[in-house]
Amino acid sequence: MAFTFQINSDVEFIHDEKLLRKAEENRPEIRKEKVLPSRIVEMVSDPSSLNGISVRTSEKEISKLPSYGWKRDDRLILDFGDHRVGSFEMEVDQTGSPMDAPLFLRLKFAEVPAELAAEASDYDGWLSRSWIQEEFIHLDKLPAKVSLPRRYSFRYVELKVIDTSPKWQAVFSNPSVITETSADGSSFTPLRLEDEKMQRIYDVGIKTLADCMQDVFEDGPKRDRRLWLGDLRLQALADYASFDNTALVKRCLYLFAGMTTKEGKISANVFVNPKNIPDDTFLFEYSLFFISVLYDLHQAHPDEELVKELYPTAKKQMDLSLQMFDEEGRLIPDENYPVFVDWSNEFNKDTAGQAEMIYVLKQFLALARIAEEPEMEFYLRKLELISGYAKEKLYRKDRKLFVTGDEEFNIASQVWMVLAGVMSFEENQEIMRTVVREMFPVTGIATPYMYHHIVEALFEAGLVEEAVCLMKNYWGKMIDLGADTFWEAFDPNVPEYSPYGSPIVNSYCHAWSCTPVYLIKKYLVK
Ligand code: RAM
Repeated sequence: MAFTFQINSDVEFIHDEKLLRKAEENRPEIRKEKVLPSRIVEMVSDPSSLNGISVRTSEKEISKLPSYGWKRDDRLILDFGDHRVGSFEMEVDQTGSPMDAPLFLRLKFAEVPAELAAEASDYDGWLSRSWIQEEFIHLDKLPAKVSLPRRYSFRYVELKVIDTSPKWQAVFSNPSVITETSADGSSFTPLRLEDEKMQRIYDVGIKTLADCMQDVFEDGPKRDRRLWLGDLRLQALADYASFDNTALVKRCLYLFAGMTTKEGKISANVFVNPKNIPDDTFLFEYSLFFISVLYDLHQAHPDEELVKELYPTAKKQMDLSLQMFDEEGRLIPDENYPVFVDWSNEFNKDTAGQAEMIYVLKQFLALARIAEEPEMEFYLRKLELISGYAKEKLYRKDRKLFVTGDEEFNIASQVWMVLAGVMSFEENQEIMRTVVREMFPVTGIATPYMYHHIVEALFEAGLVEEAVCLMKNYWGKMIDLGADTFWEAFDPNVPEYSPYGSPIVNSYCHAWSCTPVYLIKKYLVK
């Protein structure tokens, strides 16, 4: 499985100051709260936890922390009780003889216990090692206050004394985190569900969403800490079902609309620090999903003015992508503008991409009507052509499945065609029944992003029981393995799988995995 970097540093971008000012006007307030650790823990091996590592309460008590002295190679793990995003501080002093050498300390921040067991020096993955949440500091004088300037995403903080001197020990006290989020917990009443497992899945989904809600909807507060359009689409849906922070969605839409390429293409993600910068990465459907986010926002909170204002950007994405279809209505994939669908590159994505276009084109038509699009007929014909190609050339009646590439039948094609509503409800149901029969248990998929779409397609096809079962087997399994927030990558068949070869760069609180919040509210609450 892989996701490849794109380097398109020669692409020129525009900065539309008017739209970017609106992004600024919708900048959220960051709420802060001081949180103290609940206990001191130690690592234990536990086959039922992720990577076989868990923690248990230490004999050392958190209330007595200032009375303990720590010497060379001593380690202490603070447990902050739940996943936290924020800045860390503590006081450090010494005990014993005079301080005849500096204190050399390593601080390690971990979202899950598995990270505590991994050593940064062993990391050899393709993703930057600079993501590893680890600091080395020297303190020449004690007492001192340590206030680290970075924002971390963690539940556990490991303090490792690299050295004091044989004459004295380090003393730690008052560790705390000042948490940061733009989610306002008082803005809604969380759902109460009868099914305990589903309740837990829902609660962890809410926590995941809240911790990703920062100055923008970040994909992950540990990594990549930026706004990705594909993640935004799902976060916004979960947001309407919970915190309902519409301003934050608008801010994100304005950021994307305000920084397109010269030809009008939206990049897959943007940075907002130290200033607004679009990334030179482009994904076919991520650009198109600008339309979906605008459409979904209008469904949740009708706003014709906003639709009209952002319609030209939406239309540009549609026009650029339509150029990738031939006269028969078939998607001609372009490796410089790849269809994403999932991280895996082990399956053909052409039919899924075709379906994504149909899915978005339908939403686009709804926006076009509001914007009084003069070329309505043109887009209606395109929808007919592209859907027609899917039905006539890609659907295999005998198999009750869509084909892709070279006679390949994969789950992504079926799921996206069902979501696009290409066939009738009855046919969709038949397709998803075939999927359950022939393609379950799902293999080779490690993103909650793809699992979300599988579950949604099951719900859309009326297969509620199967959808709930998959949610329990997927998100529920993360919880069984100890998740406080849902992960960026998880293959239930290979729980220890990391796309980067080490858990220390995995993101264990990742936006695209928060969707049970939306799925449960939309499909299970009457
Ligand atoms: C990774 C991130 C992000 C996702 C992209 C495509 O970099 O996990 O969330 O949208 O892949």
